[in-house]
Amino acid sequence: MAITELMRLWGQHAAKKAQPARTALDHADAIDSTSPPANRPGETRRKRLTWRQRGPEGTMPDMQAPKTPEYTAEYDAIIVGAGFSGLYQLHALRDRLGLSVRVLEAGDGVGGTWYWNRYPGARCDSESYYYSYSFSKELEQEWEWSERYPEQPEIMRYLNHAAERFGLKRDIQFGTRVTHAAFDEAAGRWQVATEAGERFSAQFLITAVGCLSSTNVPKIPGLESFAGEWHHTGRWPHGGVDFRGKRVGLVGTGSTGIQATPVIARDARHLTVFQRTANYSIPARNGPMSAEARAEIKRNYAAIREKSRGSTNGHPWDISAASALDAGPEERMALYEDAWKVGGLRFRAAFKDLLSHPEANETASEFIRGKIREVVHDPATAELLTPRDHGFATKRPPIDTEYFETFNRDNVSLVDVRAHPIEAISRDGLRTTEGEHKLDMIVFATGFDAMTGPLLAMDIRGRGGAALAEAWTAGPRTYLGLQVAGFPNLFTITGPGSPSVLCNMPTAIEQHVDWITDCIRHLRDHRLARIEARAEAAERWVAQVNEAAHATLLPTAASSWYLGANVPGKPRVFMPYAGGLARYAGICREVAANGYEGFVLGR
Ligand code: N01
Repeated sequence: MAITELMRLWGQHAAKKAQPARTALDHADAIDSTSPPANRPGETRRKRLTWRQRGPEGTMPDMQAPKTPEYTAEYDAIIVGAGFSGLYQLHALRDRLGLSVRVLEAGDGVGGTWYWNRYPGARCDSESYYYSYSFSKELEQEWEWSERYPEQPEIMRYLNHAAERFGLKRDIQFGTRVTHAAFDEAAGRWQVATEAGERFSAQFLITAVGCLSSTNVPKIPGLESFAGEWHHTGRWPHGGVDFRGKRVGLVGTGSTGIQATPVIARDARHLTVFQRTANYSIPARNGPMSAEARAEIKRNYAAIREKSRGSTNGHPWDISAASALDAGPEERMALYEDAWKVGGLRFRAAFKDLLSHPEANETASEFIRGKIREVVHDPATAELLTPRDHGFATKRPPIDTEYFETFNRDNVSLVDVRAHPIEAISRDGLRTTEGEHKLDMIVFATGFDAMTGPLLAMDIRGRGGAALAEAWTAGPRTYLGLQVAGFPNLFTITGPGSPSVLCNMPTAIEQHVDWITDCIRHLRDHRLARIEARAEAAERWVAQVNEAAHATLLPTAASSWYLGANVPGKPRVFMPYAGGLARYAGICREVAANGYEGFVLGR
């Protein structure tokens, strides 16, 4: 009832306003530190060890001689990352299990992806009321979302509020980038080193690094010679960027480029969008969250959460039980029109087979192509914006506020870099095989080295010093997306092989954190010290991930980042588990209930 009621409210709103590898020692050698860093406020180090000093005694910090840090801080668990997942994992391990925990976070604040992605127009594609934590009823009731989709600053306020409310910040060390982590077999502990040369040791290492945090800046010759500013959307300057009076070039038309385009176009003298792959996009139909909607949500939160957890994608709505092919053309069009009016990612749920049957998918794809033709005045531009090489939602579908409309502006132009690839960047702009575009600024909305990038960047080494990068040469291999064979006591929240990016992230994150927390509780209760995925179990899981992907149309989009296709040289492997969150969570529960089947547990 709550959901139906909300759809009605959104529908009303939309109708009113159709708006738009170095080793740790190598690394430590470069560190400028002669004394152990002071304890940070609230720090709970359990033990200090003195490390051997390799440099001459009495060397001043600015006259560095090689030396290693002088102590290791020991914890039960180290969590890397203080976004949605790291914050909740800290709360769960520290406040439920009583473990000593340290979170190491590269940014200077909490927020993870939202800390870095401050580009113009950054807004969540999931609706605010369920893009949020469910673990605290009090938090649910006290927080007031202001819009249907939360903007980046509002999500940052929310996460900061959660971090303060649960006293999390005292156990987070900001400005700390992990550069190396190795499993010490004799001690049964992870040794973790940071960019600043600090060392940590912990029984459990939990990565909460997000799936989309390693930015993908294309290696275009000449970028260093560009006289203007350039920015990647995933590392946006905290002070903002002034587009006024500038000729801006934006490369990339994924969810980010599609959100940023209309906002940049409003301020820039001219915006040139460089498009390699045309994309489908559904209107977001954002709007203020009314007091009525807020009250309705709060009254029904338990049901909303249950629905999200029991769904395919972690969203609190049903996928239609009807086939797009069973409906007659008029009925189908009417249903698509209704879904278009409501807007957002749930358009995908209009029929049950949009992602499993090519002909069903084509009906949705063609409907959206028709909308692009309706909105964009210039037929040649409309055609260029029309996706023809993949079906709707086979890549992650963006949602937008006046994206296609923006191409009707006089100060916006579109360049086809599929037909005329980018060759080089010069002092004055960007050159394609067709000619030069003079620019004052370049914005790279070129995405991420998704899922594996942030994990591989940490130089993780398992048993026998084996590198994760080696283990994953042919693509990621995990058991349940939670563990990697050969890497005991390492847990990867929303790792490759889990539903993660195919879901509303907080729902997927909470399922993972709860499972990991229960697993560690089990180990403690049974006086066990180690857990490691069996290689055979991981092999079987990789096969299941593949099978689940191929039961859908998802692998058919050749340019999808789900397949690693956006990063040159990355293995083409479908990374997330496409079998659905509810099914996946059931498998995880069963594995645990069967004594952690597929894992080796030891003392
Ligand atoms: O990145 P993308 P994104 N030359 O990889 C193009 C989440 N997200 O940051 O498709 C020219 O989707 C590339 O072209 P192609 C969401 O899960 C969430 O937009 O590879 N172009 C593509 O057009 C999303 O899916 C939200 O041919 C190049 C674009 O750059 C994910 O993040 C908001 C190029 C990259 O698109 C990633 O989205 C935003 C090159 N060398 C994002 N290299 C919210 O929920 C790449 N491209 C708020």
